[in-house]
Amino acid sequence: SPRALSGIQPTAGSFHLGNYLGAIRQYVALQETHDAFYMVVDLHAITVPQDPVELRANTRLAAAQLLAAGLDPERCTLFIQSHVPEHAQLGWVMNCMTGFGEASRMTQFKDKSAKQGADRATVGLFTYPILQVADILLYQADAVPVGEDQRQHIELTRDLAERFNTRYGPTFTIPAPHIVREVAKIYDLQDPSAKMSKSAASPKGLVNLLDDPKVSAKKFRSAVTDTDTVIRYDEKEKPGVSNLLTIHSALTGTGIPELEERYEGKGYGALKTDLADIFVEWVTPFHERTREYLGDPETLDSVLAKGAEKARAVAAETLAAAYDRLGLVPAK
Ligand code: AQP
Repeated sequence: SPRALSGIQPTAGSFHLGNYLGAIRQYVALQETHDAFYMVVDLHAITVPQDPVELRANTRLAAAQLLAAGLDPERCTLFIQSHVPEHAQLGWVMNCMTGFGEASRMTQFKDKSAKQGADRATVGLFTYPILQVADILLYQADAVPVGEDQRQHIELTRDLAERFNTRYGPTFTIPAPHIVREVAKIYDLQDPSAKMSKSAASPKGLVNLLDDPKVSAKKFRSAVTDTDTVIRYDEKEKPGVSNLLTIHSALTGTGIPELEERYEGKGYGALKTDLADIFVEWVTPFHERTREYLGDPETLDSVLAKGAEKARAVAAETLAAAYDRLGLVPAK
């Protein structure tokens, strides 16, 4: 069956609703159709300063949340990126395949380094997309489930895979992004022109899955909409309302036209209150499951150890092929 690969950062502690709807839900779905590899990308996390104690705890917390969201270790391979050293190794090779100008065009680096202050941004943050290229190519992935913000990095991955294959002979599968249009970009509840993001200007627009559900419910009820009263999907004229409809539709499985009909003649308050309730109902069992996985660290660590072993077998084979093509002398 085709392969899927994706990674998620452990940095914020809790995942947010954008991570869940844009990416994690697709991870869960692709377990059924793909030979799927998912990892907590701790090596990406250290591109910005991390507190060691927090990083360690957040990495386990990330794995627990992925399991709570529906990843099944019987159906997919779940692991921690740093447990598979081939990522750093192929990452170096890919650094040597990438033009400096090409790397400089990555818009996410521009955004993130601007937020950090250009002087504080690390070389690691700059080459992050290239490590991501290695992450994907090691598993010969066909599909990469991600949100819209990652599209450019997948394009880079395709370019580098093609470049390597042309120079050294067929080695890597050319991956395609798996981006589900409807949920590819979930917006900030206070600023519907910005994507929901862990580094949002204000926490009021960011729905963290592990926050107290009462706090999240309040964020939905005070979401920014517009001065009109009609509930209609219109990304341009009504970005706030459209974002709420997208989230409602994704969590309930109800089509947007049907929601528009249901809320005809009703005010924004009704939509926001309903959505707050729907979210709380969805997130409460998620909290319970996360707590269960965290409360059993032996099982969690053993899932991650088995995952790393399975991942390593695949990654080592790809790395050996790439080293061989490059002309590196094999170690005896
Ligand atoms: N708002 C979003 N809508 C849809 N998908 C999203 N993703 C992130 N935000 C949204 C997707 O979540 C996956 C994991 O993201 P990551 O671990 O790479 O973190 P990120 O993209 O750095 O997340 P943030 O919160 O957006 O962080 P900052 O503020 O640092 O940029 C990815 O597939 C991503 O597309």
